[in-house]
Amino acid sequence: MVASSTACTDTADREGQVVLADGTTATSRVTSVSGTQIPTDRTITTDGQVVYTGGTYLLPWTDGEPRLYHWNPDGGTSTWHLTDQWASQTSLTAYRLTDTGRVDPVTVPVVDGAVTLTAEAGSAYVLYPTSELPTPVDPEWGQETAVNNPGFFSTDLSGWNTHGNASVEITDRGNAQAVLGEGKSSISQQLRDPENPAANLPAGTYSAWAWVEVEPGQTRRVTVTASGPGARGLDGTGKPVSASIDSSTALNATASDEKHRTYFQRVRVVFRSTGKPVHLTIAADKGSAPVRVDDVRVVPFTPADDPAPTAGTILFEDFEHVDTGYGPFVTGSGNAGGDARTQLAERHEPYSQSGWYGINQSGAVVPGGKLTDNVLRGDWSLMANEENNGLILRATSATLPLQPGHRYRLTMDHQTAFADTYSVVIGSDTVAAPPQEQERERIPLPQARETERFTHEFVVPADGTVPWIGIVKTGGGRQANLTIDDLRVEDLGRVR
Ligand SMILES: [Ca+2]
Ligand SMILES: [Ca+2]
Repeated sequence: MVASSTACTDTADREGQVVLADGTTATSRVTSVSGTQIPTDRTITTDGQVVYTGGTYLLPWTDGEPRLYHWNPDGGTSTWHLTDQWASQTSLTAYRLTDTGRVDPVTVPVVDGAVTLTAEAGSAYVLYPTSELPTPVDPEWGQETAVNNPGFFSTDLSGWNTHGNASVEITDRGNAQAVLGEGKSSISQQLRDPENPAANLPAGTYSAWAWVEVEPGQTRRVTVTASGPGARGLDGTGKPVSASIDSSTALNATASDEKHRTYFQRVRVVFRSTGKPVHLTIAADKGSAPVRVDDVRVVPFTPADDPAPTAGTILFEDFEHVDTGYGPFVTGSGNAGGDARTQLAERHEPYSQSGWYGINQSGAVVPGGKLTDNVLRGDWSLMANEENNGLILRATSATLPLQPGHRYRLTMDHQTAFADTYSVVIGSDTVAAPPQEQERERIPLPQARETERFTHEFVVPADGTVPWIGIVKTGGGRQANLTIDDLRVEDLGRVR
């Protein structure tokens, strides 16, 4: 514990003691703590009464409704003398706190200004004056969004229509998520106006997705569909708009993601709403592989504006209106251990473009030293900034579905500061637990300090693996940067 003089009044701190402005005093014999340790060897008193000792506490709280929080790490019974503010109460009501609110109210008499509390290990409690119990507030999960209960934090499927075998589980990270069990199963709901939950999703163009994981090592078709009288494809046709996966093989390598090191990835549909009812459905076909679903989102969306459409184009991304993440890419497995240095880069001339100040190989910032543009066309591009070595980006079977036996052409514009630093990778995954990721081809990007177009054709093998494209970093150095834009994948048809 560090004694801080900034928090104290004219009462002088003594060694191992800190006095706060309101007279609260903390004492401890501990002289230092690590960044990951919760130090409990301390005693805190307020109004002369102990409110914390050895990790057990009954803390008065004055921010909002007056209340006390109780925690007893080992569980059991403890007696507390109340502070002046609380000692005149005749009784308090203690609730056990859970992920879904206060439960199990118990009336606790105040005897001679003290209460005796009994706690379960691992449970926190809140106490209110029995005369002033607050009314429970409906959390309105998904409030001001198009989806009711989008992250299943109600811990049930309220807000959703269910078919077959659907339930909610709590993960060991404390997250609630939906599970589609054995046999044809689905969850669906009618989307709503974020500003008026009683109204339909307003007319407009939207991106809708769920994070989905098919049990690793198993296959089962999972489909996200926007349907109903108000759902149209971007081309204006009235057929339901859907996207499917059969397995989950791409590691979630985003260190800041709650789903880090799972195989959850986004499955997305884009559609136009006419303003009539639109239903969003996440459905698992027949099968026994557990399918997990979480974090359903619907956001207004502007599709990429393709300046040179071709008949075979199955993906075009200009990075101008990415809904979330890196467009068709997700963080590659090479970045699973730390923070990525890839970003959607926004134009901000002259600072974002080549010729501005840049860092040289000696680490000095020099005028005119910036080697490449952060943005190639429009206002946004995808830029890898001195990335980690290894697979930094890859597509998934949801973001770029590729058919076995077909030939594809990948084109993209790029600027690459140095040769032998980044390569395009054509790869595939084997469905296994854990999934096995293989490179099939690695095509190095040349040095390109002006925008160049990269083109590569490849054939997807019909061997049951899950194909993908990606970017691997293979060399280092200051300003070892790559920017890409106008990524296009064309299906050239079945190979004979
Ligand atoms: Ca959740
Ligand atoms: Ca762009």
